[in-house]
Amino acid sequence: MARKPLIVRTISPLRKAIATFRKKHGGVALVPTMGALHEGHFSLVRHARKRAGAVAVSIFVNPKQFAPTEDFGSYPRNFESDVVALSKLGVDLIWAPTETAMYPGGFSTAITPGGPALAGLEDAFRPHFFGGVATVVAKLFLQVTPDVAMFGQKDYQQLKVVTRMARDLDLPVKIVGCPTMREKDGLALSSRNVYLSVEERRTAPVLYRVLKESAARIKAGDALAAVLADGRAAIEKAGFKLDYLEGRHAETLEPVVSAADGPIRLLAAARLGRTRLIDNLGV
Ligand code: PAJ
Repeated sequence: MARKPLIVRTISPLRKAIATFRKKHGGVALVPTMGALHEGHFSLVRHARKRAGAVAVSIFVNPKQFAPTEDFGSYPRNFESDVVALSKLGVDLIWAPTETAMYPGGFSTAITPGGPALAGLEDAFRPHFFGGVATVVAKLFLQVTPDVAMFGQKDYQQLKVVTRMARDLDLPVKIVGCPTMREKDGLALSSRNVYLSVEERRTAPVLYRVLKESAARIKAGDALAAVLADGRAAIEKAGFKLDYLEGRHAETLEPVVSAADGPIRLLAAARLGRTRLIDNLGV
C-alpha cells in the first residue's frame, strides 16, 4: 500500500520534516513543479528516487513567472489527484507553500539571471519569465536544501538557466537534466496540452516531427540556415504561429553558424490557437 506523502505548506514544519528525512534517509532530492502532474513529472520523480533516500516534490504555481496577460488564473490545478499520483510513486514530502509562505507581504528581492537567460529564445517572448523562475527556484533550494534537484530537458533553456544560477551562487545542489517524455505521436507532455482542441491536438506533433527531420538533415551535412528556413516554413504551413525555431550551442545556447560550431540543440516555440508549445532536440 502506498503511503501518503507528508504535505507541508509553511516554512517551519518544512524545515523540521527535512531535518527528520535527512537523519533517516541521508540525501534529499527535490522535483520542483507547478502541479497538474503528468508522466513527464513522474519520470523526474523516478529519476529522483534513484538519486536520494528521500524525495520531495514542490507544487507551487509561481505568479512571478507569469506576465499579467498569461494564464496564471487558468493554469490547470489538480492538487488532489497530484497527491494520489505522488503517493503511488512513494514520494516522501510534498512542499505546497501558500502564496504568503513563498512571498510574504513586503517581499522585494529578485534574482536576475543572465547568460542563457538572455539567449533570445523564450526570454524574447516572455521577458519576465526567467527572473520569476530563478527567484522561485533559488527560494525552493534554500527552503528544501536538496542535495540533488531534477529538471526536464523539455524546458531546455530553463534547465540551463537553473544550472548556471546554482553554479554562480555556489548553491550546494546538483542539477540533473532528465529526458523529455512524449505521447506516442511525439508531442512532448505538458500541463498546457489540455488547452488544445481536438483539431489542434492533431496538428501539435508536427513541432517534434520538424525538429527530428531538421536534426537528421543537419547530421547528414545539410546547411544549418537552409534546414532552419525549411523547418520554419513547415511549422507555419501546418497552422502554427511560430515564435522561433533556432539551432544553438547545446551548452551555452549561443548562436552557431554551422554544425562544426556544435554540439547543436534545436529549440522551437510555436502557438496553436491559445496554446503555446515549446520543444527541443539535440542534433
Ligand atoms: P512545470 O512546468 O510544472 O515543470 C516541472 C518540471 O517538469 C520541469 O523541470 C519541466 O522541465 C519538467 N517537465 C515538464 N514536462 C516534461 C516532459 N514532457 N518530460 C520531462 N520533463 C518534463 O517548469 C516548471 O514547472 C516551473 O518553471 C518551475 C521549475 C517549477 C518553477 O516554478
